[in-house]
Amino acid sequence: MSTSLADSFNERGPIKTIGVVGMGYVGIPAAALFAQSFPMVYGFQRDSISSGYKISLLNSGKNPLKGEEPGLDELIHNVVFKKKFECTSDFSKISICDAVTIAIQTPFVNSKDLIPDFSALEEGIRQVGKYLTKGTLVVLESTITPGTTAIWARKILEEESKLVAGRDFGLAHAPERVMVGRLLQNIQEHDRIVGGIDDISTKRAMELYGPILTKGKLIPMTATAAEVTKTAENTFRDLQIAAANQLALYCEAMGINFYDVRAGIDSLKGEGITRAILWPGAGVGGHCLTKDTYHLERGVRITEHEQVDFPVGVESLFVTARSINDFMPLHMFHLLKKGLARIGSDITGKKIGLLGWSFLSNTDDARNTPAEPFYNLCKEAGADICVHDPWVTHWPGIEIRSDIKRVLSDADAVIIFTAHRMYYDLTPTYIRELSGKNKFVIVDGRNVIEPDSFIQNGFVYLGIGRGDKNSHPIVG
Ligand code: SAJ
Repeated sequence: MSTSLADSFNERGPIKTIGVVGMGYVGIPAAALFAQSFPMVYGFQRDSISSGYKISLLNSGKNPLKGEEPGLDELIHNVVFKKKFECTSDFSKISICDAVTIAIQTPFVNSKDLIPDFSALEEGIRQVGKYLTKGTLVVLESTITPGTTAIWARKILEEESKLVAGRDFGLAHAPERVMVGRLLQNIQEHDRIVGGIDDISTKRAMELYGPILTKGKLIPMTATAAEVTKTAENTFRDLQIAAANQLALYCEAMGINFYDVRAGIDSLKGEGITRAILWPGAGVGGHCLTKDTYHLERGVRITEHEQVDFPVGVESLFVTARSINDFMPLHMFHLLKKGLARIGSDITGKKIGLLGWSFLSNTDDARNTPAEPFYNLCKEAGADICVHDPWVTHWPGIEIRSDIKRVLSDADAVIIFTAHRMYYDLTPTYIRELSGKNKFVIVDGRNVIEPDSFIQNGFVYLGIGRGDKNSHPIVG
């Protein structure tokens, strides 16, 4: 009867069979890469109405993920053909796995209260616990609130398995850092944070992830430090964007060009000097930056060893950054109203062409898009708003058009929300012909167009950060 985790792992021997729970854009490439380096991998997928189809698709050697993922189709085909990977809804096979990774999303229950929905992740963890055997390593890969692995997940696994974490089984967090479009490359080349609830779990997690890294290095730490690393790396990006947004708002108010200032700041180089100034914009979307700050803030509360020493009455810098980024769609609305007022119009009844629905240029990913709050503001103000996006085809309750001519015809104003490649080719003549209007407003949320070419053609132009242009004289 092994009395220590090291003994449990030694009795189990080296990792040979791996289980990956959650056949999504994180689990599938991970399972395929594990299958390339280890004898056998089982991909566990609930046979649900929405995702059950992936089981047969994967077992026929096909990739269920949409979009271009270099190398993934071939890799899946190869490992399935070599019978080193099998997808199954039979979770009892967890019992023969030496290591099990869990990559199940934790979306918000709703965007208002910012509480993550852990229900799917909990179900996955319970299934693992139910079939967990001694000497297995369990690794959480989803982005989770700091403290989740060592407290919440540990409790569930011990309850379900009647085993003891840190003695009978190992437990770690190894956060995913993948971007759609470069899943395999990210897993292999990004450094991999591996954080165990104890040193033996961390060491075992390094044995699991080491073989699938090419350029990436292993970075060991504790499980909670790993959770903080993942949430904080996105919190810091959100903070950098908020700093650029606030400076852009200042530049608009001061009548100067943010992009001149940005170039100036960026020119400060030299030993030990960093000024990672990012770009202002119409807002921050996606499923990473919009939620990871709140995971971090919540994590402080549930893992607090002692009261945080922080200035009294001062809001968290990180939450303030979120508020600034979430303000940007309202700022775009203010710019639109300012522009319409300059042509003697009010927004009620005006036709607005909204260009760009996805949260990231040249993708169809529209999760938490900042265009939606702007759209709602325009609707509430009585505008007739039409949405164009060359990538996004559907959105609940909103018609997304792929024909930009339909969106611009008869329009009074056009708003650029996403820097899709095709918008850089927009010309004043093209827009004026389609709109048929003499007076026209254009608001640029992503620094896509060249202001003077539109201003010289009689447009009212406003752009984020363009304090030098936003009150230009109207030509003609
Ligand atoms: N954005 C700005 N200004 C910027 C950069 C981004 O307004 O200077 C906006 C974008 O328009 C978008 C949002 O922020 O609406 C998020 O953009 P993002 O480039 O951060 O893309 P994400 O949300 O997909 O972030 C992912 C994260 N990767 C992982 O979680 C593995 C993040 O950690 C990466 O830093 C980021 O990709 C990246 O650098 O590509």
